[in-house]
Amino acid sequence: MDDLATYAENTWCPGCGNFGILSAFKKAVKKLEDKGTQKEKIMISAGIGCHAKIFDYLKLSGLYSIHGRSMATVQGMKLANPDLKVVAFAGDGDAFWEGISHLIFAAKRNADITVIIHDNGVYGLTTGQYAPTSEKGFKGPSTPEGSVEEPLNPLSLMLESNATFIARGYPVKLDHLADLMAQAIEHEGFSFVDVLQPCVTFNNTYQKYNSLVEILDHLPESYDEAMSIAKRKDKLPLGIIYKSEKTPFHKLLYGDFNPVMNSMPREKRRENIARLLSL
Ligand SMILES: Cc1ncc(C[n+]2csc(CCOP(=O)(O)OP(=O)(O)O)c2C)c(N)n1
Ligand code: SF4
Ligand SMILES: [Mg+2]
Repeated sequence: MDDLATYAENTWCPGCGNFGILSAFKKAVKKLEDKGTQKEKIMISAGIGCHAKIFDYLKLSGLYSIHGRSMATVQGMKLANPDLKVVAFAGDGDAFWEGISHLIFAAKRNADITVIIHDNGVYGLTTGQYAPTSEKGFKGPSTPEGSVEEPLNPLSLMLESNATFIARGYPVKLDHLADLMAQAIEHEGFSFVDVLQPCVTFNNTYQKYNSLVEILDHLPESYDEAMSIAKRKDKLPLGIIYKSEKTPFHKLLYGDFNPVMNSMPREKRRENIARLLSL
């Protein structure tokens, strides 16, 4: 039985890489549940785009965000209640254009959040405009002659921004991606998973990725090794590119204090929420 399924009708195009991301995430939640995490403690958010529909397809608590702001939304959740595991789903346009400052500063302060990028190299929902990770020469309605810009490299950007967990996955390698997602959520600190997501309608990259992806056989031993792996172009290495341990932002701010749980008893919190909802 799929206890994460919802009533929502799935409107992704048949063959979209988002299906693999959804399945991998469900597997990751199951892995975490098997290790003792209650799924009620996992909160999600999403930006705006095809990727964001994942919010409707997962029976988990959360808050739909606006374009580029899912990283900010989940930081608020975590700061209010550090007992939660929080996950932001974001598109490549969403995270690397409209929301790039939220992404960089969440990494810089080592906010204990997980960011999953549906990196399809295109603005999918708005029908195919070029996006920050589109290849040079990409043709779409906003670049009919081909984009003249170099694509942004999400992995090296995150290394420069002090992220403490950086990984890349591919939905075709479903179990590998599920494992990366579970490890990202378990990591204490800022976790980033860039998912190479083919968009069959506007940027069909299956053939290219199938020939270029390669699962890493070891965790890079240093920052410099991680950077050289992040910058490889001959292959697209998959796996954890970088991992380090640093105190997360909420603990630097207030140690083990939990603002929601420690500020008032549960009954009082419920009363306040009921009063707010009746306004
Ligand atoms: C502030 C703001 N600017 C622009 C839009 C219009 N808009 C909605 S979705 C979208 C593109 C989303 O692209 P991406 O984040 O890559 O997600 P995808 O659809 O590819 O999954 C844009 C530009 C918006 N909703 N809000
Ligand atoms: S437009 Fe692209 S990203 Fe959006 S649902 Fe279709 S295939 Fe997926
Ligand atoms: Mg996109």
